[in-house]
Amino acid sequence: MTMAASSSSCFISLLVFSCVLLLSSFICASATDPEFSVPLTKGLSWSFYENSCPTLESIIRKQLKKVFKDDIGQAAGLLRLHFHDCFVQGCDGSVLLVGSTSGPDDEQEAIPNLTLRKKAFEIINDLRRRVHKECGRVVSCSDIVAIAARDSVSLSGGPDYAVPLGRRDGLSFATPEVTVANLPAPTSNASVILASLATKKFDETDVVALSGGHTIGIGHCGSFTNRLYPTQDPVMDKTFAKDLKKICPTNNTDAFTNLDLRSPNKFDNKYYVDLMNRQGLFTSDQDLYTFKKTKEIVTSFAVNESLFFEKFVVAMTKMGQLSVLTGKNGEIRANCSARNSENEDYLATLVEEDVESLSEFK
Ligand code: HEM
Ligand SMILES: *[C@@H]1O[C@H](CO)[C@@H](O)[C@H](O)[C@H]1NC(C)=O
Ligand SMILES: *[C@@H]1O[C@H](CO)[C@@H](O)[C@H](O)[C@H]1NC(C)=O
Ligand SMILES: *[C@@H]1O[C@H](CO)[C@@H](O)[C@H](O)[C@H]1NC(C)=O
Ligand SMILES: *[C@@H]1O[C@H](CO)[C@@H](O)[C@H](O)[C@H]1NC(C)=O
Ligand SMILES: CC(=O)N[C@H]1CO[C@H](CO)[C@@H](O)[C@@H]1O
Repeated sequence: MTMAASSSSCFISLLVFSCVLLLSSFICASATDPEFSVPLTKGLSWSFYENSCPTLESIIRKQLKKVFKDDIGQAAGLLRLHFHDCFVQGCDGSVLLVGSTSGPDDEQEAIPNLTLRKKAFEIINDLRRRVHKECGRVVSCSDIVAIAARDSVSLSGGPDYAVPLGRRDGLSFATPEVTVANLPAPTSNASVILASLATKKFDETDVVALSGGHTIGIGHCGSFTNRLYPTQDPVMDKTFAKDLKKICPTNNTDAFTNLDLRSPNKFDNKYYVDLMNRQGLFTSDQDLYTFKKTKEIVTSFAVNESLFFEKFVVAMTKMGQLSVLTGKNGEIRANCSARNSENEDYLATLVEEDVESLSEFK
């Protein structure tokens, strides 16, 4: 990103509060600091639903406050859902689609998705119902996922930030092969993770910041027993390893534990403090502190939470724009789990809408 580019395009410094206040205006052509700003993909906008659904974000936040009051763990589920959606075939809601045939044929049935929380899908469909009831079928499921991820971060104590909107929902399924190829494995070392995310234009700072998503939520034994059996990862803190072995006595135990030892439900910078104490859960986490190129970044986030929040927002904003569908591409799903073409209820409502619009002309 160059200075010249920033003067000709609409870059927004997410961290400059004044710009957030200007969201409803069109005066976002000048970014104060290009280093902290992310270019906006054509077709997305900071005020996309301003007229068509002005209450969108307040409906979602109000409902999620209630959901998290009962179970804060759902925040982690929703954050991870957005990550999976965006990494596989772009933020197009394809992660939400339920296969129409039996057998593994979609993103949900690929191995990394087996640990996505079922409740997260229900929450998204419930939010979609509330939003469409208020505004009509104008808001995409992929936008709802992006807003829900942001609210999960901020309602867990993390940064609050504006989300560019206007994504459309995809028409095609992602196969399990595509899903596996796009989601890095927790058993990978830092060079593999960096190379994998570099294909999506994430640099080292982005990778370390995005991994900070693991400041909330859980991991199942299968995601980290590679570090316990047959030989214990020498990098892992001895007491931490002993505790993990109690939780996962064999390499195929189906239990789980918190990703962030120090503050498992709070979105803060303690994940990086864990890494500095050799208490990161996955190889992909801990190796960020072993690997020379990322060690310094981990340390800088561990000592400065505002810096982590800043970089996290930048990286999330990039992630939220990966291969999005906009304009006339894709569709606005009437049911987040199914494409409109295979949704009988949707076809029924189309008829109702036609009747309503006809009656307006009587
Ligand atoms: C960098 C590569 C990444 C790898 C290898 C990775 C891997 C994983 C794995 C294996 C789990 C646990 C699954 C289980 O055993 O239950 C997990 C959980 C989680 N991941 Fe990641 N992840 C990565 C990046 C991200 C990103 C970018 C985010 C979001 C910004 C994220 C957010 C989460 C959250 C919130 C959970 C907890 C989910 C829950 O509690 O339901 N991860 N991740
Ligand atoms: C990381 O993992 C890859 C693949 O297993 C391996 O080829 C590479 O040598 C490893 N890098 C380091 C620094 O350990
Ligand atoms: C892990 O468990 C499987 C059985 O589920 C076994 O075949 C395998 O040898 C074990 N691997 C290690 C590294 O202990
Ligand atoms: C922490 O990071 C913020 C945001 O980049 C920066 O403004 C601040 O000066 C840093 N604080 C310290 C003590 O370095
Ligand atoms: C939404 O689609 C899914 C998958 O086809 C289906 O199982 C579900 O019943 C649909 N929900 C509604 C409310 O139509
Ligand atoms: C959370 C979720 O929907 N998981 C799905 C993953 O795939 C399995 C196997 O097909 C489904 O049964 C789960 O519903």
